[in-house]
Amino acid sequence: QEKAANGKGLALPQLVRGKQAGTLYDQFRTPGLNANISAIDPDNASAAQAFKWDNFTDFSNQLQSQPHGVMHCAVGKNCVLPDMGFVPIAGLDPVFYMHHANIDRLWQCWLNKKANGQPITLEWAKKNLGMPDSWYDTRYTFADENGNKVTMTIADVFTPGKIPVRYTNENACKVEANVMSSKGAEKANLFKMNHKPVSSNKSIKLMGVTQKVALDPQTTTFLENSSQLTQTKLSSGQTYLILDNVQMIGNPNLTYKIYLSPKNKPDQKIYVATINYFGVLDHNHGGHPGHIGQLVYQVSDQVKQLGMAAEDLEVQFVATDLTLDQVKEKVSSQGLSISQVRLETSK
Ligand SMILES: [Cu+2]
Repeated sequence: QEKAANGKGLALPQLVRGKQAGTLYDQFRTPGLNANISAIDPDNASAAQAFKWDNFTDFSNQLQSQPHGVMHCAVGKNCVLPDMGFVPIAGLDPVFYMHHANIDRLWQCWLNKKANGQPITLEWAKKNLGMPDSWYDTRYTFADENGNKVTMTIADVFTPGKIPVRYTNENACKVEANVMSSKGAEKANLFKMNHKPVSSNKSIKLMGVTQKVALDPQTTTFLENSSQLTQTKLSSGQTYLILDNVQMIGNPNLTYKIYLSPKNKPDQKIYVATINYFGVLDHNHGGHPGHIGQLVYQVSDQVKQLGMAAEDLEVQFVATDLTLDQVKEKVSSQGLSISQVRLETSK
């Protein structure tokens, strides 16, 4: 991670940009990144949300979305088209391999954290990751550096010595690119979140402009409902932000950063995650193009930090092009729809 021209954001590594980069240069990147006059918003590189999840499948889904998908879109023009933004050809940009090595490092970091000193073996994985035994026989075929065909199973990954790669700091990964501190942070011990679910009263359309969504107390409990809708395991006592039925409308040029904030002090917003479109429009990857589905985030820390009851909070969706540049907000015919935004504390 190198500081970009403005000293704040994330720059592409020097090795892959600029005139000396040669074949490592890729012209199809978010404008401004190659010249280092624009920089990626560092929040997009945060793995903090992913690391809040202790269950393998949930962690994997979160990591897949952020930082994996978000950073693909940050380099590849909000996943509108080539190279990094488009699944089938993302590997044409050499930065892809640096990005994926980092995702692999984060995965190792999470495994080490979960194993907590126990040796990571196939036996350990079968006991602790909650996947069926047959999953470990899944085969992947790829080419090595000499163009030879290599086949590996998931079991191989958990066989000590099979992959002779180690990462620096893989036992103490820094998962947060930067911490957005709130002025209300010192009020952390005023936590008084109630268990009443709060939600938006109608569906939301995000069409190119920042939007604040009020959360109001609801009489019915949505909790059983959400557990049915998602395979996500909600842990007792944790607070979740749930976005139901997220769909792309057209092919939006902007996406949205999600924040929680007090209704009466919207500037004291705390970052949750960034929505991204990586693979969502890809017809070859199954499902309905444009369908993102349900997004679930663990937000206990954010709610504690804000120190307020749930009904005093709102959710902000801030329009972004994933760089630190100020985007021109303008109502568009393309964007996102969300059928409901809600906050729940699991009993
Ligand atoms: Cu990828």
